[in-house]
Amino acid sequence: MTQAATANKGNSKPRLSDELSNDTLLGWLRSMQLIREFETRTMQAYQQAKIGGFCHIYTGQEACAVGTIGSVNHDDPVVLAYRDHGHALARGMDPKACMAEMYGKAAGCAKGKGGSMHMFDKPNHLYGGHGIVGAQTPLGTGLAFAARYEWEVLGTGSKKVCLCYLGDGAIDQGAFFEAMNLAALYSLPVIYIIENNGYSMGTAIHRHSANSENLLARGQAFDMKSVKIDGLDILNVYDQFKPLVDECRDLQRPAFVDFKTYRYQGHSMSDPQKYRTKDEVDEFKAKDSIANLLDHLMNERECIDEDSWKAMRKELAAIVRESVEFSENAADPEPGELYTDVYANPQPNLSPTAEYRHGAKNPLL
Ligand SMILES: Cc1ncc(C[n+]2csc(CCOP(=O)(O)OP(=O)(O)O)c2C)c(N)n1
Ligand SMILES: [Mg+2]
Repeated sequence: MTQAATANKGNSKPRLSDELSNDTLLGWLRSMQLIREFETRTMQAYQQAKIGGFCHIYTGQEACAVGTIGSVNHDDPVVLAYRDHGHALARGMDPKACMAEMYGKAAGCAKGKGGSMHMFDKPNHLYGGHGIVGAQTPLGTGLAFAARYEWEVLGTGSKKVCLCYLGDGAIDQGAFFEAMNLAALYSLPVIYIIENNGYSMGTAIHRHSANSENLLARGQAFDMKSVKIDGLDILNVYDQFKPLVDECRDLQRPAFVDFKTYRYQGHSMSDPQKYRTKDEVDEFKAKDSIANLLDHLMNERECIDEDSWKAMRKELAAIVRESVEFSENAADPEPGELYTDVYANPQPNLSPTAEYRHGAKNPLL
């Protein structure tokens, strides 16, 4: 039997995801489980006060990062908000660089200067990790402008699509409307993905946003193709998202996605979660995206069994453990690093001593 035929066992209507190979889907399962394991260890390290600053956990939302990033090319740019560890790992960031960033170590992806909210990885075309709600949306428009300019005017690249993620709490930021307007006006290839987990910190979406049942109206107002996606089933994500990517790439047009998802943990590491019930969380856990995909691969495609799943989890746990050990033993940044990567243009007057201002120790001079 072919893989596609096996994939469709018990499902009479053919789906686009039937064409995905077993290897691809096992890779997605692996990637989602890596994120989950990584986040569990991140929480532990935070509770042990080894990680400081703000820290937002992605557990529950894995199918969004893995399914959407899995639907684009590696050189399509990605930009996002602060709940960013999952996307960084899905994009291929080394878990050691990701964990070391949270530990504030020099080996971190942003040299330990950004922390949890600022995962950057230029070789993997990941342009952050941004802490100001909505601030990444004009950047997404700009990345799409650059991509189209390179392809159409300079003739140096191929047609690209930028993925720009934002939370439901960012949808009413003024900058987002300006970003959407320019993207539509200039016909730029950017997909704004609203990771709609239903809450902006402790405020439910219907309490913070007008017409929240119909977010697609926001995209449609700018004449963008606007699609609602049930983000708990990664096969469904691919079925709906991949054609949208193909269309945006082909036509070099923007699009808007209301991506329904759910976070299992609190907003950040200090959140008493008084705004929701345990029953609500359990209801979503019962529809868990990793369990869903595992069930499909075990029972429909029959390409993984209990033993190999156990082995996969063990291997991933070891990779994450190694990233923690690496981060604990890694070196702190040199004090002089405080003055690098801050401004594009040197600001010598901000350096604390004459030696730094005028001497060889100032890396800016
Ligand atoms: C401009 C701005 N306003 C307020 C905040 C404080 N703040 C941090 S996270 C957050 C909630 C955003 O929620 P959402 O966009 O839904 O993302 P989620 O945490 O659900 O992933 C707020 C209001 C901020 N960082 N930036
Ligand atoms: Mg939210």
